[in-house]
Amino acid sequence: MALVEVKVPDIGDFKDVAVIELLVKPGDAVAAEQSLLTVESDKASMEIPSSHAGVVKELKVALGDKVSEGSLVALLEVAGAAAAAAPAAAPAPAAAAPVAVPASPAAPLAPVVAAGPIDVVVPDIGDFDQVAVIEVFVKPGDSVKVEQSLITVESDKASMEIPSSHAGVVEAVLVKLGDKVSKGTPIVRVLATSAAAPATAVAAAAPPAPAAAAPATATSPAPSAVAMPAHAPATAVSAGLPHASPSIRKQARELGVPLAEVKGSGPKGRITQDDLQGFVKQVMSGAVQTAAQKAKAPAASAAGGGAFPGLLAWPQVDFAKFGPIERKDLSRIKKISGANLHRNWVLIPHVTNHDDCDITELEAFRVQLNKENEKSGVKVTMLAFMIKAAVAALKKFPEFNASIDGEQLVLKSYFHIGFAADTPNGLVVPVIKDADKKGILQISQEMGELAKKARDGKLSPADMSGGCFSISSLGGIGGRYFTPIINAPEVAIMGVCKSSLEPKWDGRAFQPRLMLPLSLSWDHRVIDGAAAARFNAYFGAVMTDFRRVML
Ligand code: CAO
Repeated sequence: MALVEVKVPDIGDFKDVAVIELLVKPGDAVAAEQSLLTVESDKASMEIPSSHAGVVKELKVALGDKVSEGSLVALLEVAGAAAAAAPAAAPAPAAAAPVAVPASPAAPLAPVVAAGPIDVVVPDIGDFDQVAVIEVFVKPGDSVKVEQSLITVESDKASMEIPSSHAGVVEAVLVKLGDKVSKGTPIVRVLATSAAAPATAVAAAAPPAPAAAAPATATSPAPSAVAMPAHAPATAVSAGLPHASPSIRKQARELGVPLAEVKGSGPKGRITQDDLQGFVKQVMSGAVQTAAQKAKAPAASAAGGGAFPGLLAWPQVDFAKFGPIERKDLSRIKKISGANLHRNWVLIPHVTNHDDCDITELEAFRVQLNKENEKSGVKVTMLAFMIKAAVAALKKFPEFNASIDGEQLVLKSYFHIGFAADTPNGLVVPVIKDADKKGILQISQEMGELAKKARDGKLSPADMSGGCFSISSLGGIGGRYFTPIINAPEVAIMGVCKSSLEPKWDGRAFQPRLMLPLSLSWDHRVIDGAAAARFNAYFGAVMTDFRRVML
């Protein structure tokens, strides 16, 4: 093993550029030309590659350090032969890194006046060849100043903005996102008013041309020497690229991540690998929606509007005009459940059947049971009986224990019942697994435990998955009937409100009976109205007399 010093290679006129990202740490194995760190000026960023394959022994720079050509960045432990094979200092870096700097500094600026259209071309940007256009800052009709950034190009190791050589009005943008450009590629046609172009620019020598004539060409000032450290048009930078290294931007493009929506946690809001991954995870879990997703789900959010033809945009109201207001972020659970509820409401053709069932005897039994079990600490509420009644009804009407999967119906032979639980942070639906195999006391006990976990925010994804059918009980609160939203991919949900004593005619006299209001929402793609009415009637009959489950 030999110790090799890795130094910043020839990066042209880049001097004292800040280290903004460390891509490796001591102990990491690196390949030759693997990027070790990212440096950045105000106009370009580039990754500094390793000269050797080996193991990082020590990093000699920290975030924020300024480096130039020859600065020591790392010590590498390299196998003997490999160390000898390459020079220890300033080896030729990966092609892309040094080429971020134009091969020659820009020629001195010389003001010229040009009347005709001028094609601004990519200047000498060193060995950059066929680099992708990743950002276009201007459009036809825009006024541009000399050195204002027109586009950003990027290789896999570096990115840079290409400034305009001329002031004027953009007549045409000659490149689009994804186009590959090299030195001399025309990028923007400018109707120049006045210009400051390199003395060598063709435009300087071009005679005034009529509008229809072929435009003259002008080489943009070289990006590093002219526009980078000295005359950074700050507005173009902040309005354009999010702060991120080329490799992060490349990954974002490959994944389709809108980088402008990713919050950077690095220095000066720079987007790091962790920020990118965190954003992707949040979008996948539904906790965060991209602007494009929000635009496609108009009624879901205040920002919506437009995805359904003819649908009005969400009203934008300045509430503060009408009185004092306070703004609060939606809780994480509200954001997730809101997105799910909205999808379910929009995608499932819901119908809700309302009914009542007589639970006079069952309530008397429940009260009796709780008296007998007082010492056990397990309290039985009506919900535990409803879970058992739901199992009985699902067995009798299997299409309620189903899910749509493409053009197929998946019929389940297991009976996992979810119940909606109200928590300080929002609605969650824990699931009692295999409710068919459990008695009322066990169900009550598990419900109590799951409801506590829910209130404490400690439910795991496993606690909330696998449900076949859900029950949403507002019985402890009040109300009469409501329309519960089906918990997809389930196909029905039972909503229950508070029971009340009502006079019921028994053929001879009115009798006080305890009536429980039921609201069954069902998916009309799977279930039809008659089946729903039968399901409700059977569910109610079981609640009235549990002996029916034995029939
Ligand atoms: N009729 C009359 N009283 C009822 C009843 C009903 N249908 N259901 C429950 N009750 C009574 C209980 O017996 C209990 O009475 P006591 O305090 O006298 O013993 C009281 O109401 C409170 O019950 P509970 O709510 O603590 O227990 P539960 O088993 O009925 O419900 C749970 C548990 C977690 C589901 C419930 O607390 C909850 O969160 N409910 C809200 C669900 C919800 O938000 N649904 C709406 C979803 S759609 O937005």
